[in-house]
Amino acid sequence: MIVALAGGVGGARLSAGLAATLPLKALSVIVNTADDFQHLGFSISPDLDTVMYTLAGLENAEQGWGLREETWHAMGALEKLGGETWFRLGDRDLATHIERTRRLAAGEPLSRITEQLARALGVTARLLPMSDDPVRTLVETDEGTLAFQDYFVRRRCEPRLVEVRFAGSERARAAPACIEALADPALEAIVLAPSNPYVSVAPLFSVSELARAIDRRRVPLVAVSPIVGGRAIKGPAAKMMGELGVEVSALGIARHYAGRIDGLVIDDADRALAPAIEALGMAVLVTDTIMRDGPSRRRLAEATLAFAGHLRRQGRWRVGVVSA
Ligand code: FO1
Repeated sequence: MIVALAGGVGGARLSAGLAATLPLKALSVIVNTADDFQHLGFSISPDLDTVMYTLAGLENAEQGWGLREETWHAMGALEKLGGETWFRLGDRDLATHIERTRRLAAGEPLSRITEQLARALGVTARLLPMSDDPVRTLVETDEGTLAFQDYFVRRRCEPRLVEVRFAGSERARAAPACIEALADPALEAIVLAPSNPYVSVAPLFSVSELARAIDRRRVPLVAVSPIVGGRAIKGPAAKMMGELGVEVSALGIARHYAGRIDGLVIDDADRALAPAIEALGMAVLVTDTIMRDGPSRRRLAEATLAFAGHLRRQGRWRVGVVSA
């Protein structure tokens, strides 16, 4: 059994590689829900949907979100009416939001709705929202506080980042299935996908019950660096690191996760950083981390699992973790 921790595109791609590598039902993916928001009356869960569509093989790879072969008639009609179209919901994608919204309003937990939507789309991995309770990312910027999608999509991450907060995280419980997956005696490793550390991964650790369950593991936690050659593979992680005064490199990522992870997978391009990263108290695997297509996703997943297996056999886990 493997648990993956994932945010948006990077998390979705590595999860798809893991799903293609592992036996059926051996993978649980715990997904960030702090990007979720209400829009046009719908309950939108962008990261859950990106991971779900990717695991189902239905993702729009160029766009990085939504469905492939999408049409936009509803948005076109809404624009004509003078409605809000800065956050674009495709015609087929709308079905997901309609169904999720209806069931949440009827009182069903997000985790059960997600499980059933994913199954209906043919996903075999367990897709788990981090929490059934609302946690919402708020971005402190030089232009004031912005709700996450206002910052990310409407303002294209242009305002300068000062701090990221997760409203509701102090009260949120982890979704019970996340705790079950992390406590499974058959668990062999936890894989932290190459997702944005500040807005995709930090929300997961902001839910204290989830952070505790991860920190109490008896298996290695290995992360894949989202920074390659000083640049983010996708999205604004590099810009955010720069604005927070953090070195934009795989070493900056290692410093960010030091004391929390047991191993870091870095790209061949960053081989020279390996000794400095090891000096932080974690193992390093240097390999090709670019996920261009199905075979490269699968190859990275296999290499990451082999690395975690190696650490497990050496008893190298919870290096530096002080909380118990
Ligand atoms: N991202 C955009 O940049 N523009 C959009 O119009 C947009 C719409 C959208 C609709 C549904 C969905 O599930 C995701 C969508 N995203 C859009 C992506 C998304 O908001 C962000 O990439 C994530 O929240 C960050 O992981």
